[in-house]
Amino acid sequence: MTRPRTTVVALAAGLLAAAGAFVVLSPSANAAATLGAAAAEKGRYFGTAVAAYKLSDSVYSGILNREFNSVTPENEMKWDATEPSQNSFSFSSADTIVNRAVANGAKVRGHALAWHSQQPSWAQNMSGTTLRNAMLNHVTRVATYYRGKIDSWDVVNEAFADGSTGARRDSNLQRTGNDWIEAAFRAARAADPAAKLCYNDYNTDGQNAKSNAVYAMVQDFKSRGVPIDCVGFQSHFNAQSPLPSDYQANLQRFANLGVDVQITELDIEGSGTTQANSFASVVRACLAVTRCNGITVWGIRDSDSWRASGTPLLFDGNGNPKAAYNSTLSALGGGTNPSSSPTSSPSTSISPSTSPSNPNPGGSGCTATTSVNAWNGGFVLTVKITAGSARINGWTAGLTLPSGSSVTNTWNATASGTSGAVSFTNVSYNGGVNAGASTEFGFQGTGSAPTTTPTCTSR
Ligand code: G2I
Repeated sequence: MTRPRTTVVALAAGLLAAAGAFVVLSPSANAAATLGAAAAEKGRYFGTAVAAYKLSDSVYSGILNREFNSVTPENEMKWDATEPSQNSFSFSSADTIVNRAVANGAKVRGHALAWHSQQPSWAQNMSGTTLRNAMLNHVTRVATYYRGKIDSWDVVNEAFADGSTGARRDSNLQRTGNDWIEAAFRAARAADPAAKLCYNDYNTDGQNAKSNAVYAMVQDFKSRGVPIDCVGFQSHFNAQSPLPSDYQANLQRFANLGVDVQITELDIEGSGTTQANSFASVVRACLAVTRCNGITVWGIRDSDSWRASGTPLLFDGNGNPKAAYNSTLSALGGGTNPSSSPTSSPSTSISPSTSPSNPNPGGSGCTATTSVNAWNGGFVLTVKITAGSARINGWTAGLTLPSGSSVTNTWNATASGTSGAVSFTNVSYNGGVNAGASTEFGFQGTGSAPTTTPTCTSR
């Protein structure tokens, strides 16, 4: 992300100085309990595809805010969504995702500027120079609109044919001339010089005729100075298309051409240990390739997937982390997942500086611990509520925000206010917690994060 941050930093520093409480959060103490934080410790991002219409679902957005530090709009940036009639642009759905990501300090992968699929009907009916110019105008206008906000663009998506030919995929775009791909990359570079420009495809995850053809194209682009910075490997795996044994080697040979590599749409059909092991293998491959920037899964919960029946994602339909989540976090070098291991201490909890022997002075029957993800000017605090030796039927966590800080967004709880002393009470579905079990809520804030342990009062 290359967005200028001077104003935000200066503002936050001013607020903190005025409050007389500049808290420095140690990355090692806070980093590894979520996918995004663990990936960040490895110099990488962990992202997900996001659907704008699901952001009002608090379970969905709660997991999104907690776990992921990169997003890819699943459909909202495609040609049919952004230019429904020629030269009339529609960015509102994509903006919802992008603005939220920018506010949260998350990266955005733009997907996708030029693709044979999901073209608006007016473009589907075009050909030749008219289509070429319309495509280049689209690339220019969309990349210009989002200039400075996109980490990486899928400039061209899925332009090669499956099978053994190594040929380009036949499409209306391909029929405008073989140079349509490099023309799209040049237009994207001119529109947003800071974004990384990627070629993205599927069935290119191992060495095969299709990936060899992409490899040859990238090699040719690099030799001729066509602007390309990265190759995206979608990595949609199932029994018919399993994780190839040469996955890491294939990523590495592309990296050796002088481009970054990214895992862009990961999902692996299956369940249990087999699925968990495959996710861990993908993570290990990315970590072993220096130029692998990060991993994006293609959705959050199984029910969010484009192939939901294959249960290919890291969270189940209720938003609970699966074995695949734990293996992914572990392969990233992350710690215990707080929400799946209620009896262990989260590695990221902040010790109270004042009363270490009495972490929850306000209540009995429950305790609260926190983990924080902070950046200049903002933070996300995840609070874990753990019931004591008896079941509880409701809970309220209380904490005082530092002066100048305020709550902007809460999930899985209702906040009593936005600044100063704020209490957070359970919502309808998470008040009941069995003895020794836990539930989580979280909130996003501006300013600096609270550093004291919240009180917990049960009902
Ligand atoms: O097919 C999986 C992915 C393969 N690589 C490129 C990705 O862009 C692609 O994503 C999927 C989305 O996950 C689906 O959500 O792309 C599909 C379209 O090619 C998306 O499906 C579309 C449906 O076809 C439309 O009927 C629907 O209106 O989703 C739209 C929005 O829900």
